[in-house]
Amino acid sequence: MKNFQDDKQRDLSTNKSDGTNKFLTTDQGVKINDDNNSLKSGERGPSLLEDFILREKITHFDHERIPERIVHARGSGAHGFFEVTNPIPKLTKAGFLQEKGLKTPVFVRFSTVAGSRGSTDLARDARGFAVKFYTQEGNYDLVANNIPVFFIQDASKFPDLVHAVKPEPHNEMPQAASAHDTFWDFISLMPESMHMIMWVMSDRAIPRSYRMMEGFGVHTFRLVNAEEESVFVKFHWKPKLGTHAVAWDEAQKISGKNADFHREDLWEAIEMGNFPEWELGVQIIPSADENNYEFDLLDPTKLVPEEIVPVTIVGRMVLNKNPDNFFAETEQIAFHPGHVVPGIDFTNDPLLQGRLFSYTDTQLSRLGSPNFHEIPINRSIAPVHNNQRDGHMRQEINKGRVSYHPNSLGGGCPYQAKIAEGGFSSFNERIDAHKIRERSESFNDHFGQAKLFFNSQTSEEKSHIVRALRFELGKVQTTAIRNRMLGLLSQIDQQLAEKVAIGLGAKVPPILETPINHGVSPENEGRKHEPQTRNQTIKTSDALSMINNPTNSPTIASRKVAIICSDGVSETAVANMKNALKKEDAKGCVIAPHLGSISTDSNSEIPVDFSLLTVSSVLFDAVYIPHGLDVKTLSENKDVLEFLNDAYKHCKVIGADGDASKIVSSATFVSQITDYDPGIIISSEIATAEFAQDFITAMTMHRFWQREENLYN
Ligand code: HDE
Repeated sequence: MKNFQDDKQRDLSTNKSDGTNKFLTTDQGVKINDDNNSLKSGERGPSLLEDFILREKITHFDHERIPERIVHARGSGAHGFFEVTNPIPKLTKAGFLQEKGLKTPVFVRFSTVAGSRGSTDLARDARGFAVKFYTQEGNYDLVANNIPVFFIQDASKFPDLVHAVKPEPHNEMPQAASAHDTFWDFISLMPESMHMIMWVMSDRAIPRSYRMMEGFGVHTFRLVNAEEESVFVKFHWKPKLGTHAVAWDEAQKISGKNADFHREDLWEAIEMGNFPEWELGVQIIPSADENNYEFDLLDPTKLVPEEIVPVTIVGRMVLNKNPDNFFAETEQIAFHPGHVVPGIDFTNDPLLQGRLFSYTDTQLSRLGSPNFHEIPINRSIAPVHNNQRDGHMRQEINKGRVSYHPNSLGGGCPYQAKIAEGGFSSFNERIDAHKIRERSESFNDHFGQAKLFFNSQTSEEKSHIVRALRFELGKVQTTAIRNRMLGLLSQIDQQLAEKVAIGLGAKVPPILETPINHGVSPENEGRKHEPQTRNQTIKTSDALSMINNPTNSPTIASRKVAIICSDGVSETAVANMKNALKKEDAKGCVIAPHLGSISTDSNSEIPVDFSLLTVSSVLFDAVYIPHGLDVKTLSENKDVLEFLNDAYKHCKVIGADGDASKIVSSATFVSQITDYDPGIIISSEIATAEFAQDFITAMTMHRFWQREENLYN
């Protein structure tokens, strides 16, 4: 079978350059003899305008920034491939989904939404999950998020939403945060956002890693087969490593310790050969079932529960190569939900329809010209021939007299493709309607799925949502906004609202006092747009919880463990743990009071990976303290104690063997432990295989959130 996996790398290689063993030159290729001094009139004299080398260098520098994305500005990308595991030719004619084993190159960009390009990775936010498939039939972009629903139902509200969440316009604060008045003012007047609000207040909004996130196409799309028959689909990415989060306190500390935490994690995993992997799945909904649900398939604030329509896996995606140049690839890539190939089509979801306009429009100003499709990372590997011409920075040299169609002078070329030859034709959907500026009544259920989401969470996850809302609304200064939010929350769950109210020192107002905007003009207000709470066929769904999520598998691959060491450490204890972790594809990092190396109990030297000064517990998944350390000194070391206390607070595995357990006992959290804690692995014996295994098994649980009952009551 033909394998296209490397086609895009081959294509990119024609634009790559490497200065190794080469002369330094100007942009015109002239070799430079002195790059350190400008041309002057005399040694101490003024610079000369004639200095074309200086002028060129400074001019290029002056213009090297481009506008950042208006949303999703902060992102990280990687190359990889998509492989079909379960072809679906009966459902779609898309060539890249036809044959088992067929591989298509991809580039993926993950992002936060609200923050600027230089903001922290760990903001509470949705994450973008945009995939460009370089297929043989042209580029297909699946521009997804890590949350399956959205805040608003109609594209016309998108600028309002983004204005509300971005830093406030008078003082440009706060950066990469939704915890401020304008965001919650808008949300408190938009009951349709309640389902999405439940998701962004949950731990989905603070992922442990880009590699541990699900991805969702959000809108209902169409697949179209060779007979021009169509089904509706929802796209899903399911991560091989499971779906995991950090704690909110941890997220805030990571933002200070390493704002590039997710970027570095993705980069390092790929460099280490731990290639991130996802399965691509589709929920398939026959056209005939379009109106058979208690929600409208066109409403992007609704998901289709997996218990009602299961996810069929069609392939897998592996990310196996970091970009060579961040700007050229990750920054210049331009995604568009309207980049589809024959066999994939849109629905009338009013949010999707607006997106189809926005992406090219924004890229025109971000990338500066209609020729951005020629930038190497955006270039299709399928041949491009048309009559689009000229414009800033045109690269293609189109030959011939003809740049119009139809023509006779060019022999009619380039010619149109028949559908059977792969020509794209839009799905032949029948529309018979009045032109009307209104919201469909079928979009009115604003609370039903918010309830379903909340009820599907474990008790620990529910308390995370409560605490997130207390935090976010606690930062809101306007009392009326906080109260409106409590009113809306009470329509999702009275207890949820009451618990949040305790943190705000407020009372939940009666429902009737909650003013609501239903996205309709005032004269229609109250006519047929009362928000409803429709009963859902299913009451809970494990797929909506992270803890109960069926994607989770017991692996610690690529996780990082802090091994706190000092002189005298047991060489066998460190080696035992490091080897056991390595077997699971995880990594033990030696952390000591200083860099360089430490001496062991058998007088050998162990290299130190990080000094206690430069790292902290929030950058690791678990902590191990091996036998043999200077117990007295380390028990009093503030950095070590903070390390352990944070690891405990963030519900991580803590292990110690031999004498080192005394260091663990000196951390303050020990006094709070009332019951047996399965995340604390202590062994009086040194360097046993059982101890390492218990430690690893505990790590597969990811976190021991039940500890928080003692911490936060
Ligand atoms: Fe986007 N979105 N979006 N969006 N979006 C952009 O395009 C927009 C929406 C998503 O890594 C912009 O090139 C509108 C939903 C991702 O380069 C812009 C609406 C979903 C990315 C834009 C939405 C997304 C963007 C900004 C509502 C999940 C980053 C820069 C009608 C399915 C892509 C750019 C990357 C980026 C518009 C809503 C996903 C302004 C108008 C829903 C992953 O065009």
